Amino acid sequence: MIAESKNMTKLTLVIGNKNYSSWSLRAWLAMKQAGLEFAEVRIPLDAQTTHEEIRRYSPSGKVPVLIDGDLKVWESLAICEYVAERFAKDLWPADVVARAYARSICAEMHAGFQNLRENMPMDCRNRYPGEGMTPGVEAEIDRIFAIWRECREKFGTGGDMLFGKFTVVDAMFAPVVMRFVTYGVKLDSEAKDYADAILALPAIQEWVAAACSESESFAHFKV
Ligand SMILES: N[C@@H](CCC(=O)N[C@@H](CS)C(=O)NCC(=O)O)C(=O)O
Repeated sequence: MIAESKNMTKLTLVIGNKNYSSWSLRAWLAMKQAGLEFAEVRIPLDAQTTHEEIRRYSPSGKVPVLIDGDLKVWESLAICEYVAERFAKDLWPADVVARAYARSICAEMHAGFQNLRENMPMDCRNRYPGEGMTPGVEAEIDRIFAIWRECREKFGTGGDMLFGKFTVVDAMFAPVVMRFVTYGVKLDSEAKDYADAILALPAIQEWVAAACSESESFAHFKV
């Protein structure tokens, strides 16, 4: 997947706690799936020094931020775009129509689903079955199922990801899969197949194992 493995500067991804930081997971997963080697700086998000620490790296004061030499790229979706453009073009579907669709979905995920974020914060290592469900969350979950179904039907041949092979879209939805597991959201068989495929990715298993070994524990952390 790596298009420019020569002349690569050392990449560093600054992230939050693996258990809680859903935006960090998106960028990290895209980079892992692109086969990139990169260093990680992990900044726990609940410490007194968190804000100051993040500001050392990130102009927005948020993680993730990717450092590539003198360049800083912040915002998870911008990081995915940069990684795709610079190192791994196949992080987007090759077909222009599929790619436009994929970008629309990524933008929708990046900008929306506020009810889900608020009520079902990512917490990879814990289980709260039945918690967090509200009418607003339910409507957003229905929208997610519709997106997944349409992607799999229209573009999913050739693999078990939303567009067949892994793309940025799967990176954007991976934290949603983690939330569905944590809160015991009932999935139909198609949605379950897709969720299982995400959970089976070695990179996801690596992330969850690291999340389980983190010592910080926040109550009701919403990221
Ligand atoms: N839109 C941003 C959201 C980034 C974000 O909210 N990051 C959280 C952690 S997941 C953060 O940095 N929180 C620390 C803070 O707000 O002080 C992105 O896509 O990267």
